Amino acid sequence: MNNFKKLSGLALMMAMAATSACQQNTKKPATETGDTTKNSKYLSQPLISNIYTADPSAHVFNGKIYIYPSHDIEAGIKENDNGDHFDMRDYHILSMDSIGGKVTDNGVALSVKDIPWAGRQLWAPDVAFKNGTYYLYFPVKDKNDVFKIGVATAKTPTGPFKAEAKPIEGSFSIDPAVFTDTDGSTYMYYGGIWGGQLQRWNNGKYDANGSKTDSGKENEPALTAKVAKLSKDMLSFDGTVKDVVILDAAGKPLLTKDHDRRFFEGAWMHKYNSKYYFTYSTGDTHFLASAIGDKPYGPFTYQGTFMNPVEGWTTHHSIVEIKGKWYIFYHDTQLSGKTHLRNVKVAELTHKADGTIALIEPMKK
Ligand code: FUB
Repeated sequence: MNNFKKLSGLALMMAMAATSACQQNTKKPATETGDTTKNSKYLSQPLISNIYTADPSAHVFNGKIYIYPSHDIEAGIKENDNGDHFDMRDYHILSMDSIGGKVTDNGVALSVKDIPWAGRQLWAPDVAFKNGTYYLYFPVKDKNDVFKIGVATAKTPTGPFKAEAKPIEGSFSIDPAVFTDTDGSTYMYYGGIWGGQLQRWNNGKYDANGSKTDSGKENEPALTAKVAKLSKDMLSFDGTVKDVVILDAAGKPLLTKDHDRRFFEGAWMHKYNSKYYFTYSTGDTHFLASAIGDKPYGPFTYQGTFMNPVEGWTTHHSIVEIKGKWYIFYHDTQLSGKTHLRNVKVAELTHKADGTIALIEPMKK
């Protein structure tokens, strides 16, 4: 956790005030409370401050913006490379009519206690709408402490969601991101190394004693995200799970030792000018990076980083088009100054004339 940046004294005092507001869980949107935590060194301000939120997956349904974040809590667990300190127990869905408008916390949409197969740690979710139903995809550890991906359904975008009895067959690891292509096919991109356990899976088998990190095979192709097509009923994988292949400009796969560029977690897919943009976090080096391909399955060619490190260890995002403009939803730790108590934000994102994404600097210089 070497990149955790300390807040200045003033910012720390403001963060402490905000922390106690969060702990009171007053359920009032920051836009209504005259939030006192605004700090001009940040590109954007937290969207809400009544609860801690992270990993925002944003979508537009019926003209309204919905954000599906993780709900961070103080569980009192010491920070480690497994991510045990991220011990989240439910999801709250946020909504707003427009960027900059009032943000509503719609309350509990799904609890870990209502997922029959779940053990602990509800991590970054995503959602899709099809067949008149909203499908919420979520990673959670099962009762053997192995991350799997589950699905829950609702008739409205804010739920409450009802979980299926079992995880998606063949699923593992974390951070599902669900993308529906213009032909109606839906794909799930997922996976995360270290605490996300991807390095412990080999040929469909989980090794509970496997490595805690991706170190050891530095000159081999890096572990990468997975992609699976979803079945028509959206409840299972249709066909085999494939690797998301990320190649460098010379057509060679990124290597494990290439920590500035290789996939770590937090996959997202968006389509722009008929190209497929696979974007992700580099984890321990804290960048957001992009790779572009011609098909949803890839291969994808690495393009570079497009967002510099945020305050806090993790970086996780989504990209969505809203009324003809593109936005990135992301998180940092402005309100708490603590790695595991994050707050979601939004900023504009630009595709440059050459198709690459313009660099986003989350802290003002
Ligand atoms: O929120 C828990 C984990 O932290 C997510 O699954 C990762 O993407 C990272 O943001």
